Amino acid sequence: MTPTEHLSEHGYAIVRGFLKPDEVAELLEALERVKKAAEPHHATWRDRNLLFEIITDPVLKQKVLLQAHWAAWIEPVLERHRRDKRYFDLLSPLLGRDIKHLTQQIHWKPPGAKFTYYRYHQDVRFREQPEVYKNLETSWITTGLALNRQDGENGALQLVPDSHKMGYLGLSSDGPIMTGEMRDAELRAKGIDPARVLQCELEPGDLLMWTLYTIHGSNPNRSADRDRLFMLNSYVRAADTPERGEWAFRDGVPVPLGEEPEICKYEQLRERPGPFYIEDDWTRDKPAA
Ligand SMILES: O=C(O)CCC(=O)C(=O)O
Ligand SMILES: [Fe+2]
Repeated sequence: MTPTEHLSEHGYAIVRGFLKPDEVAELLEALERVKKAAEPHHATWRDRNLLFEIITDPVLKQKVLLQAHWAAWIEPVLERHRRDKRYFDLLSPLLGRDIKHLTQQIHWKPPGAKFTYYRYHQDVRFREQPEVYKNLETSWITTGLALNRQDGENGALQLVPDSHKMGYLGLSSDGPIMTGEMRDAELRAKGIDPARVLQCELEPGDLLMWTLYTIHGSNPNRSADRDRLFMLNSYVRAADTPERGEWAFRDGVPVPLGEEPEICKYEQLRERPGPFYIEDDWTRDKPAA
């Protein structure tokens, strides 16, 4: 079974050794530069699609960088990576030859920090506009690239195989997905046995793929000193999302980022491009226990 067949059949696929060790090393260096670029900021900061999500962690009592969105705008290694031909080869059997890029995110899980988990959810929860996103069951694929080893201890991604055929279930819809906790009870309430959860253990360079309907989440990083370095890129069939996203491949040919950003996930890009700080973040919605 090819990875794309596995994705269609089971709602996820794992491609072992998607990147070679020297390519992983190059990306790790790029991640360090992104971290440095975020360093001067005291809180979450946006400049157009580029976003550094920075919170003051209630346990570590210091600021932590949890995510960077669209760091490809400041980091040429990431810009090249986002349109690597190997993504096209993986995605085109499902998405065709014209593919757009909707999310580009680095997720860190600083060891010891409180907010390093993601409650079980389906990403379709965040795609609420039928007028700009069509055929969401088949037009959207998220990829997650492991840049270090990920396992139970440092909060590897967990998912429910075959859950993509269950429709939208509304898991964790009572609040942000990074507060609260990953509750097995939540799965049981939807008729899902928590024993079905697959812990996606990944080695550096392995790539995971999932759909907008695949139930997934991840536990906090409970390791003493290992981060969990995960890079997410989501791609869509261009014909189904003509008004959103950056081109990744046009008739199979990789397309670099242009002069001006396109609206991707950040809908207010034109009205409020920034730069600005977001001081009042989701951690205040439900204060840390
Ligand atoms: O980084 C993770 O473990 C999961 C992230 C996720 O599911 C999301 O951002 O939608
Ligand atoms: Fe997700």
